[in-house]
Amino acid sequence: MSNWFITGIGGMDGSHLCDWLLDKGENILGLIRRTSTDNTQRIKHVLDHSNLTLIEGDITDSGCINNIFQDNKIDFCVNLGAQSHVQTSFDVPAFTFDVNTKGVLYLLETIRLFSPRTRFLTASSSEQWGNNYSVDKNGEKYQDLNTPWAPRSPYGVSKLASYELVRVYRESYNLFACCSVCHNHDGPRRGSLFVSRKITLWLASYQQWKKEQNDFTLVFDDEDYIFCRNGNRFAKLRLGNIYSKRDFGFSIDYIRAMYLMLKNNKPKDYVVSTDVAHSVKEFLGEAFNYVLNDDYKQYIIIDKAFFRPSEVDYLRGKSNELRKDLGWAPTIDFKSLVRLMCDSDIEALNEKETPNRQEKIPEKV
Ligand code: G4F
Repeated sequence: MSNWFITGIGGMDGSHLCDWLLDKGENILGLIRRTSTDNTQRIKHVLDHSNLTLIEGDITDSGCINNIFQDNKIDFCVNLGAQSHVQTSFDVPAFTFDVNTKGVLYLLETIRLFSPRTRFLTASSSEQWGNNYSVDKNGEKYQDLNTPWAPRSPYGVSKLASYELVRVYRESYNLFACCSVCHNHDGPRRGSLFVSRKITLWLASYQQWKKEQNDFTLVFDDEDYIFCRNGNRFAKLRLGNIYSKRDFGFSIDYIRAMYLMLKNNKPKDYVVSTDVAHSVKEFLGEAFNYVLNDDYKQYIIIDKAFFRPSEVDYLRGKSNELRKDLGWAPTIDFKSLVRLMCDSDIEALNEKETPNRQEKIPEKV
């Protein structure tokens, strides 16, 4: 049994990694931030597991990280703690740097000083490429580790800085330290402010509202609301740029990649992606067609408030190295991912509980 330290254990990836490792009989120490609201929702089903210990703290506090490493034997450290919302990083750039860059630096310094045999992985981001891309022999755009970085947000810069810090520590101090450069990954546990989950949550609530109306005749002549003939109304879904393209993957596939990287015989960075790009518009189309069997256009409003000061237009990874070296492959395609998220949100609303159930994950994963 090995000892794992997971930062960001209460997040989507952290909670899936926690499930994954507990299933393997591993011992987990999870770092959880002190908040006034409960941030253990996604791991509530394993909170009393004897192999899981939660510790309150923060990666932006070097003393706290030092103490954790001095008090515990840690074989693997996975840093999933982050300010991960790109648009938010324009509003709180310094905070974003504190968490995403200085936090990684504190972890690396602590490992160097107190626990140099710990294997370390941090989640990097396809946002580091910004609008840069390479072109394959079929004329298709993609990004891999040979594509030059050109981040377009404080978030992207903060992630690139931590990526470079990991390289410097690996090369300078011979640490087992590596980065999984992850493209978008989603799933039923995705935060509600990311576009994918925002869409599936809206659809689930709308569908429930529609069921509750005693008059099914809908009127779409208002800009902000969908009206029912009985006078009740439902706010339309407000979105920003729906033309950007992303490589949408499934969170559990991505934590499996991280696990394989940490068990590799050498520390190496890898791109984690499905290698297929879809626009937000396609996500909308797929989700609305699946849930409502209707076109999304009359249900949404394009709202400037959700546009970013600078957008990343096209992200599609090339994960051939990961597939070749470690035998990794995604298990869920775009359509299945959209449906999985829609089903989970609809079912959760039907059951009137927070969607966070392990049984929502397809068995083949
Ligand atoms: O869902 P998003 O906020 O994810 P984004 O910016 O691609 O970042 C995610 O993926 C990165 C990896 O590529 C991670 F590093 C990062 O932590 C995060 O997980 O936005 C996706 C796209 C963007 O083009 C955005 O402008 O959707 C567009 N969008 C349109 N309307 C919206 C909205 N995004 C959000 N969050 N909310 C909207 O209403």
